[in-house]
Amino acid sequence: MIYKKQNFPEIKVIQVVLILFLCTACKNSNQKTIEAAGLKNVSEFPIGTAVNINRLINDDRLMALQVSNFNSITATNDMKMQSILPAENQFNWKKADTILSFANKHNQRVFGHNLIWHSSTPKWVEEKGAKDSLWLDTFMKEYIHKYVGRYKGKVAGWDVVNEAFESSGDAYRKTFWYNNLGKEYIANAFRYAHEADPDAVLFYNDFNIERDTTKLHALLKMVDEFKAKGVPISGIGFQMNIRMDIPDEIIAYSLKKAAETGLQIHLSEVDIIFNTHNDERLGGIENYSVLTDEMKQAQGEKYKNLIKMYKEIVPKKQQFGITLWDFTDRDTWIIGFFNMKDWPSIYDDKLQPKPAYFGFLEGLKD
Ligand code: 9MR
Repeated sequence: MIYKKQNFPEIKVIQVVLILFLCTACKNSNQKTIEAAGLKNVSEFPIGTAVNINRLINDDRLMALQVSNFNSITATNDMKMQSILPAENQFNWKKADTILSFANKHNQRVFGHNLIWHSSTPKWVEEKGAKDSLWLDTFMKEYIHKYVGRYKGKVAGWDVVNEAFESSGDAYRKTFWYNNLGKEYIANAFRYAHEADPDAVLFYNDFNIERDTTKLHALLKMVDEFKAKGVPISGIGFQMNIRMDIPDEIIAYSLKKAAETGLQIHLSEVDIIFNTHNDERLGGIENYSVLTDEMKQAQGEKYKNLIKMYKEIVPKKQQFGITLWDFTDRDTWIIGFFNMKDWPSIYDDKLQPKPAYFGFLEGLKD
């Protein structure tokens, strides 16, 4: 039967709807295909994420995303001193062992976070160490020897000392460790870790060093001193918990200066927030309470630029990898820690990929 199209306007509408539907389906399936490729598969260096291991293995959807995107894994809390040695002589290896067997099963590199950090030093160590600094130095040595030795050849690298400088400026942080052992505790921690596993890549890890050049230069001075004295440091970890308004130029400058040391460079705890804070727990300042499409796109660009800067500025042989600190807006530490809304991750709170995900992917491919 032949009919004149203009007599059936509803057919036109159906056609338009069909085309629109096909386009959307096609776009979604393109995105799905790209996503299915997984970040790790388009990267020349390891792509990692920090996780809570119990949450990960008890959540099939989260685990599927983790396994398809990442080939490096870090514990958000499970490998800190407070978890490993909560009470004297009571080593608790269970979660660290679970992380290792998970990583082994899924071909992932394990990164150790962290050996010495004032914020995760158990109370009992502080009480005993404050009374006896000789005991404290011996304790640190034995703890590092035992821990790093146990995972020798299995944990690829360690954040040996975390956040030993003040949040801003060039001063060493006056922590329990500093107050009782002096700044030499930092160099000693590296020496002990190296004795226990000479092949592990040993990092000094800190925040704000991508934006606070005074802090960055203090750290670089410490690296120079270490090199002069033969202290076995092999990497610098930029936590890289950044904000949308941190200028890319400053980040680029900092990466360049750090790369000039010749050490491995790890972006170790990446996320990108919109709001701000004072670096303290519960110190969030919430300027944005709603996430718009425009903000999502801008965040995608920021992720893309960050990955590109890392690739372009850090020489290939120094690219230890990029690690996200949690990878969904559902699980991110930011909201609870700073007590504010935000959307720092590459997946949203329903575990769907955001423009941030595709920006990250593009940055890796470019
Ligand atoms: O994500 C971690 C959060 O769950 C903990 O409450 C907090 C305190 O132990 O540590 C968070 O991880 C931190 C990391 O160990 C060091 N850099 C900053 C991270 C976010 O605070």
